[in-house]
Amino acid sequence: MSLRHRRLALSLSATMVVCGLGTATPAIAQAAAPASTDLIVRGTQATMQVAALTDSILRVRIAPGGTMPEDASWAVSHATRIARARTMPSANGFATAALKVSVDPQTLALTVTDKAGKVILADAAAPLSLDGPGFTLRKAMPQAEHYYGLGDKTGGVDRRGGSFVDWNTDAFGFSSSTDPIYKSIPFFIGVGGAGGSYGVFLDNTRRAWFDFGHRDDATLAFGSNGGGIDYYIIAGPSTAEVVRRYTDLTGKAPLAPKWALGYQQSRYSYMSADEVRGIADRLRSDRVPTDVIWLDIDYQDRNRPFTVNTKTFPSLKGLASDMEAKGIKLITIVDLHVANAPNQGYAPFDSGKAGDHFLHNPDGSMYTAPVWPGPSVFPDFTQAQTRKWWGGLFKDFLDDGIAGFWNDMNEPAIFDTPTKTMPLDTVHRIDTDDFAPRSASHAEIHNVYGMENTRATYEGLKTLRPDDRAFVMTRASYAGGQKYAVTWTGDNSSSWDHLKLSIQQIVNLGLSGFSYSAADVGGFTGGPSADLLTKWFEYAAFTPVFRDHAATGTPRAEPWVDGPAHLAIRRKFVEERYRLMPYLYGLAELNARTGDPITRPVFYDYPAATAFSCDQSMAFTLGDKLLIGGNPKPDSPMAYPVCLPAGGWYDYWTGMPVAGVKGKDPAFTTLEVKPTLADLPVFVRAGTILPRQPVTQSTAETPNGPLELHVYPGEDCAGDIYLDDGKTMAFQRGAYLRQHVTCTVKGGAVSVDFAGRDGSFAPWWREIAVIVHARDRAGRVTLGGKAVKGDWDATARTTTVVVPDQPGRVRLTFAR
Ligand code: MIG
Repeated sequence: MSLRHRRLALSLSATMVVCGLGTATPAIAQAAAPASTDLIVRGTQATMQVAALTDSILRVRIAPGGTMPEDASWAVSHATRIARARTMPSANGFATAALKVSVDPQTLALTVTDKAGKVILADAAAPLSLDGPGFTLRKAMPQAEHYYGLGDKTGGVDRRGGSFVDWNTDAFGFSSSTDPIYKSIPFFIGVGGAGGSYGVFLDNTRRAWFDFGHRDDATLAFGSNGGGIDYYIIAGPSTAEVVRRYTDLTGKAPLAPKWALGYQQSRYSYMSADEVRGIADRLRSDRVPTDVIWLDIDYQDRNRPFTVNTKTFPSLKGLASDMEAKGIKLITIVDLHVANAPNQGYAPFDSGKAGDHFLHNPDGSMYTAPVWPGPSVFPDFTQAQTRKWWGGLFKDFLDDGIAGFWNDMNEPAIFDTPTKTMPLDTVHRIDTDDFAPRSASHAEIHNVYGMENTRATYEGLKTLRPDDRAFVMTRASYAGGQKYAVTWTGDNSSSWDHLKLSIQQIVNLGLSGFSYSAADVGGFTGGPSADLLTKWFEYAAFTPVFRDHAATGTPRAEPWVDGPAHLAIRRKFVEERYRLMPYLYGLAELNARTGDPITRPVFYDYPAATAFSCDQSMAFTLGDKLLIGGNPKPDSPMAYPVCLPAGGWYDYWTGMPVAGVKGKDPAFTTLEVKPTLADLPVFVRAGTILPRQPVTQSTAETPNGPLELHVYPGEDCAGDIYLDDGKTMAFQRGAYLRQHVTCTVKGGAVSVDFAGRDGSFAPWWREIAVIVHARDRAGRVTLGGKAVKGDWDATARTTTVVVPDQPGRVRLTFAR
C-alpha cells in the first residue's frame, strides 16, 4: 500500500489503524500482493482485526483484552495466514477486488458485501458477547439462506434450524439426530443469500457450537467456550468457489491411490489369515471386483498397536503378497492407544516412554487409561518429535506390504468413563509449526487430537515411502484433516434411515473439505436385511470410498450372504463402479487440484436446484455429469419425483434421453420414478463425454479392450481423460495423461474433437471406442476426414466406432 493510501486509511476513523503485514505465498498466491493492510478497529469491548488473505478470503480476529492472541493454527498454514491481497480503503473499512468490508467502530458490527453492495454476510445486533473465556458471534440470518457443511454431523443436509456442538466423541450407536459425533469441522456454507454463497470457518479447537436459527429464526450464532476468536469469511459467489477457496485455506486432499476407489471388504474382524484368504477367494469366485481387505483389531496380539497375533496370522508378509497376487491390498487398523506394558519387549511403549512421547497428568505422571489393550498411554501428537517417532513405527508394516492404515478411536475414545474421553486437564505439550512451545490442556487439544494422529501417520508413511501415495483412514478429525486422511462416518446402524443419513453425511463431508469419505455399507450394528444391504451397495457404488464393514457379533454382511439374486444385483453395481473408474479417477485428480468434491449436492453444479420442488434429500451428483436420483424414502416402493436441472439428461443405464415433465419453473423438469430393488436411477447430463472401461476384478488389472468414450449429445459437450500410474507421485513429474475432448451437435450431426494430449504417461489402451448415444440412423463416420466403420445399433440407438488411440488433435464426425 502506498503512503498516500496509508494516510487515507488512517484518517477514516480515530479508532481504525492499518498495518502492513506479510507477503504473497504459494498456497494462496494468485490474488496476493506484497504490500497490504489489515483493518484494526479498537472498540470498547474488544479489538478487531480484519485481513484480506485474498480478494475473497477474509480473516477476522477479535481480542477482548486488546492484544491479539498467539497467531497460530492447526488448520491453516503459516504461509497461507500471512498472504495478503491488495486492499483499497473505503469510507469505514476497505475493499478488495471482490469485496467491500466495513466495521462499525461502536459495535464492531462487520458487514461484507460484494462490489455491487449486495450483502454477503452481516452481523446481527449484539455481534459479540463475552462470557468469561467463552464468546458468541451473531450474524443476520436471511430467510432465504440455507446452510451446509460442518462435516458429517447428523440431521438433514441443510443445517437451517439446527444447533450443533463440536466435540469429537466416540458415538457408537449414534442415531440420525445424535450430536456431537466423531469429527469437528467448524466450517459451514451459507447458500441463497443476496450476495451469493459464502463460507465461515471458525478456527477454534475448543468445544465450539453453531446455531442456525434454532434459538432465534433471524440469528445465526456461533461460539466456543474458550480459545481465540479467529474466523475466516470465504466469499463465492458460487458454492463451488467457496469450497475451492476453503480448501485453498485448509489444504486439498491429496490424490489417493487408485485402488482406494475400488471395492473394499471389511469386518470386525477377519480373525485369521485363513479367513482372509477364504474371503478373497470367495470374492474372486463370485466375481465381485475388489481392491482391498481390511484387518480390524483382532489381527493384533492382545489388541496392541504395531503387533501381530502370529498364531492366527503367522506371516503378514506372506498374506500380503498372496493378496497382492490377486490384486487385493491389505489395510490394517492401528489405533493410537499404546499398551502400558513396561519390561515386556513391546517397542512402541518402550521407545515412546524413553522419548517421553506420552501425555502427562497435571502432576507430571504418565496419563494411563483403559482402551482395547487394557491400560494404555497416549502419544502427544502436538509435538513434532512425537509425530516423527510415531510415523517411524509403521516401517515393519510397510516392509510387510501393508498398503494402508486405519486410525480408529482417535477422538480419543477411553473406556470406563462417562465422558468417553480423557480428563480435560490432561497435559499436552505443543512443540510444532509456528506455535510458541508451551503446554496445553486437553480441553484445547481434544478436537485436533485425532487429526494430529493422522498427520503423524501420514507424514510417517510419506517419510518412509516418499514416492508412494499414503492411504490413511480416520474416525476423528478437524478442519484441514483432509490433507492426511480419508474418513468414514463411524458406527452407524443397519437401518434405512442410516442409509439415508450416510448419503447426507458424505455430501456434507465433501462440502467440508473431506472429499474422500465412506459409511459402513450395510451398517455397522444390527445386521442389515437383504434388501437394505443390496440397496446400500447400489448407493455406495456412487460414493467416494466404498467399504462394506460390520461389527463383531452381527450377521455376516459380505456381498454373497443373501443368496444369488442379491449377489447379482450387488455385483452389478460394483462392476459398474469399475467400469466408471476412468471417470471416478478423473474426479479424484480434479479434487486434488481444485477441491471440488467427488460426491456433491445437486446445487453444487446446478445452483437452481436449491429451489427445485422435489424432495432432494437423497439426490446427489458424482462429479458434475452423473446425477443419482435417490429415493427420499429409501425403503418405500411408492413412485417419487426426481427433479432434473434444465439442459437435458440421459438414463445412464439405457443411454436413452429422458424427458421430464415441464412445470412452471423452466429451471427443471420432473421425472416420476417407480423404485425397484434392483435399480438405482442414475442420469447423465446432456453434453457429456463419459470415459469408461471394460470391467476388471481389481484396479491392478489391465482392462481388456478399448477405452470407451460415451458421448451424450447436448450443450457444452465435453469430457476429460486422465490417467497416471495410480500409485506413485510420478504424476507430479509429468508422468500423467490428460486429454480434453469436446463435442458439437449441429442438425443431427455430431463431431467429437480430441484436443492434444498432455503428459508423458502411456495409456493401457490401444484403441478407443466412441459410442454416440441417441442416434436415429447409422450416418457416415469420418476420422480426420477419412471414412471409418461405424456400427449402428437400432435398439440401443448408438453408433459405435473403434479407432486407434488418438493422442493428438483430431476430429471424429458422425454425419446426420
Ligand atoms: O470400540 O476396531 O468404529 O469400525 O470395527 C470399537 C473395532 C472399535 C470402532 C470402529 C469400528 C471398528 C471397531 N472400533
